[in-house]
Amino acid sequence: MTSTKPLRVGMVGHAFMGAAHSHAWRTAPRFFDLPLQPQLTAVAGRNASGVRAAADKLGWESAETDWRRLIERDDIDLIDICTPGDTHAEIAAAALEAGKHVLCEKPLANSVDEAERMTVVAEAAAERGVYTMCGFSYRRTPALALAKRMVEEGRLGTIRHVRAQYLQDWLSDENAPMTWRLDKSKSGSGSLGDIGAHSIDAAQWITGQKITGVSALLETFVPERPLAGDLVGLGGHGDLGQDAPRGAVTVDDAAIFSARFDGGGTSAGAVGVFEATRYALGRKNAMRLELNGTKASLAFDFEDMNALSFYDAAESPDAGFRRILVTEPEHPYVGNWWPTGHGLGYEHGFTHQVVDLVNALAQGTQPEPSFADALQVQRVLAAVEASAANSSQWQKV
Ligand code: SOE
Repeated sequence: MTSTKPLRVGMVGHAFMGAAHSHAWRTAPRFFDLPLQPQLTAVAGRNASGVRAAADKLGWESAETDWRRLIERDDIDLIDICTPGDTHAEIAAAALEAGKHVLCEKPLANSVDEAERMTVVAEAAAERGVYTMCGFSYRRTPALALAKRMVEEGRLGTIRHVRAQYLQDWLSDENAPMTWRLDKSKSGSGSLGDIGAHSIDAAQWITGQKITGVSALLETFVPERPLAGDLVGLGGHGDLGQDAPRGAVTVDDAAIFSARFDGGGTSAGAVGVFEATRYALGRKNAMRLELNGTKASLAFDFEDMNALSFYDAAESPDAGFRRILVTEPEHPYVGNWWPTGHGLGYEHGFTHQVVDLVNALAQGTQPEPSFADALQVQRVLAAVEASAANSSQWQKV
């Protein structure tokens, strides 16, 4: 049902996530009948010329150089936080206090303490009809949404194993320059929170089970990196060579951990292995998940994001894994796009995130993932760091 009621958005930050979110706000109403019509009202950034250029390029009606102006403006209904994690708590609290809905990028915060406080404020705001969502966008990849549907339908039986890897390689060059993602005071953690958080959220959401404990190790392969001027995004401005001044990397380059799951209301909790790294040379954005159940297995790799591999033990043993091309109209989200086989991309997850958020706001229901869902992820991140700091000792979540 299409309506003309606007949803006026104010976005904080305009780098990689800002561009992805802008695309989603612009595109969602063009491919989905939405009960509220997103308007790209204002974007905030610290640099006046930079945010003005971003507003023009990304389609925002106005530009502000202080996010607090977005909070003050009465022509904004929702604040979209696309900044590093050290700013999430302050911006979200101010927005909710001002009665504005909040979409906050992942991970929710840089600590459990911050995430707990954000969740308390969010749950109080929900009582007033002001809602929040955390941007774990991979839930909206059609193949992963189909995986969840198959698990819920019992197609896999009891889940025994969860195998999650998130492999990138943009830091493999030891002279790749410093970026905010390598500064703990900005990012909270490295591979663990930046990409490992996606694996944790997806694994818990698809299995319907929560992680209850972990044993972990973290590694920083390159302890110092060349400093560059106005670093933005992934890896800054390319290789600055040996002689540039170097700064300390204060986060993990790779995170590896084992996990126990709670069984989701049953006594049969799955066991899991997780890996997140920025040094898997040749792997560009391989967000991978494999589930082994008692009846079937499924496997996903974001680098082949329109497909799901499925092995059904009920089929003849030599049937092997078959490839489900997740482009049929009955598959999640796909019917609103192209004919079968034409496929979707990374940006579609963000558009579907907007669709689900707008529908929940119009219905007055809690969008998912909630801040409480994101707090659970934050607790797992903290448990991984605590285990790694204590000789990989088992750490309850
Ligand atoms: C960088 O690792 C990154 O951009 C993450 O920050 C995003 O959340 C992920 O979607 C893609 O990779």
